[in-house]
Amino acid sequence: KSYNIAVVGATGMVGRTMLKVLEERNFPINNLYVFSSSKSAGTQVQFRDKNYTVEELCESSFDRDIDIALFSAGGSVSAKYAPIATSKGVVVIDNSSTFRMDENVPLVVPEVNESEIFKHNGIIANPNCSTIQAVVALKPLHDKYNIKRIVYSTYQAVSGSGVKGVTDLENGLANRPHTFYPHPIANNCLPHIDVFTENGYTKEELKMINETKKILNDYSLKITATTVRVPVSNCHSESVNVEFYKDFELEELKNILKTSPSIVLLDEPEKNIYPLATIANGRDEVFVGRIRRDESVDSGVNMWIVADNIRKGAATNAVQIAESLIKKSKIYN
Ligand code: 11C
Repeated sequence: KSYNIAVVGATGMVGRTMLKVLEERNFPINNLYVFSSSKSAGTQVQFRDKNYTVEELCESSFDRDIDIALFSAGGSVSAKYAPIATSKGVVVIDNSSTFRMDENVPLVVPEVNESEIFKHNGIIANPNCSTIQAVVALKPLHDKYNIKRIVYSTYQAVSGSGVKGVTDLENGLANRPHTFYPHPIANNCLPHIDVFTENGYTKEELKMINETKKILNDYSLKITATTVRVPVSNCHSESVNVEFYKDFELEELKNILKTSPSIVLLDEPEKNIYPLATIANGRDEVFVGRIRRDESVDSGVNMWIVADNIRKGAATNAVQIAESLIKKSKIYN
């Protein structure tokens, strides 16, 4: 069987990558519909060997036989159009933060909590990129050693802000003025991703904290985060410090990571082998290395986790959710 698929936000960085990933993974598509705002409508995008003209998204866009819509057009588009789509029987996989913490909406990383997908009421949320790569590595460790506390420190690429972020870095590196971030991103690290909230944390930090608890289904976890934008085009890097309730053997912990789905262990520091943005770029796996005991606590570990934030952090994860849906859902058999 093949399916009618819509991509909303098809001309954006994530939308284009969604099309690429659907093609690469040979997703069974019957009809493809591509939507964007009025600004980009009329643009041509290629899928397999065909060109598609991007249509302006409007209230009647879903008045046709669409099975699944992948949304990546920002929070306000999702807030308005995802409910319209679901009212027409479309299952929405939404990359924005709009519905992530809604208790009626599953928040899914297939390697971690695939079964949540089938509890959906029309919308399935794709987590924040920096959360996705972390929980892929944390899940098997939580299952085995029971995590008590997590300290996230991130080094996030400008592609997380879309084309505007990438352009701001390119401008800065060429000594042109910056126009997007509040400070120059070239030769800088900005401890500021998304907006600040009342308690001094940014929304990006709160997303990492709250989404990790929801995906790992453990609200007793103690988590703190500092998220930093760095002058890297693509791929988020993260220092993740974890404290466990149970003791662990370092070699066993490494072996658990090595044999867990979608993880590539790169941990031979004596040969200068560790995860890098330049290695993760264009890949769908999560790269983990610099694994070492945190000797300041009874049972803790430090890790360095890198992934392509546009692929595993957004497009690939959304397509994986769609794959799970069509594999198992009763609706789509
Ligand atoms: C960034 N993580 O790197 C953000 C982008 O909630 O989906 C993704 C924002 C989100 O800027």
